[in-house]
Amino acid sequence: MTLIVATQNEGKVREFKRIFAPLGIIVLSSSDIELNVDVQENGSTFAENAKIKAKTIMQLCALPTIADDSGLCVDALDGAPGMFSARYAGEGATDDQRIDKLLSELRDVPDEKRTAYFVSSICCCFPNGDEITAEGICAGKIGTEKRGENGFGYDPVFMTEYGSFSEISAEQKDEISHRGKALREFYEKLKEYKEN
Ligand code: ITT
Repeated sequence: MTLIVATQNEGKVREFKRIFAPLGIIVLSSSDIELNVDVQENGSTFAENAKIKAKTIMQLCALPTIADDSGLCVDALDGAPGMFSARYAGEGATDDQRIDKLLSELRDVPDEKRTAYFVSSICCCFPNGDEITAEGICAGKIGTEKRGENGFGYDPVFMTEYGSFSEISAEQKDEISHRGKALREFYEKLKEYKEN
């Protein structure tokens, strides 16, 4: 099966490809098929935004299309940046600028209060109007400095019990990450959907 991934985030595309390839799902990103549409993410939940992205691109390409809306929720910041993780340091800011802002907001927060979690909300829209949704969460802590070279986004400061998301291997990240969990749940639902 081939799925279009409605995203402009190359880090997400790499993870979708990594997780889906062994399951026999071929992934093409919306950029691969030259559908670089700026989708208005004006929903009020991760799930609503995932659906807006998947549905918009599905209507343009008429192929099964999956989207991820995700974010980092920091307890000491009342869940921020949350749904606004991509825009936390303003439009066009770099990952480093977002991380610097986060570390600066948390500079006086002691280790035990630096708990956080990532959320990935997945929605797949089919041309016949059907939908499959899934969600994954990964709990951790925000470190006090960047560690490691792998991954994307907030990975260098998201600490798991094995090290930061940027220090652990791609396979280890997929095993425990919000996106890994959400995509495996999605795959189980997809199998059931295809059987019916
Ligand atoms: P698309 O909407 O085009 O998919 P985006 O980057 O704007 O790309 P989101 O609106 O879902 O995606 O924003 C999620 C942000 O949360 C993302 O830009 C990262 O900064 C962060 N994020 C999500 N998952 C992450 C992960 O696994 N590791 C590090 N940061 C992550």
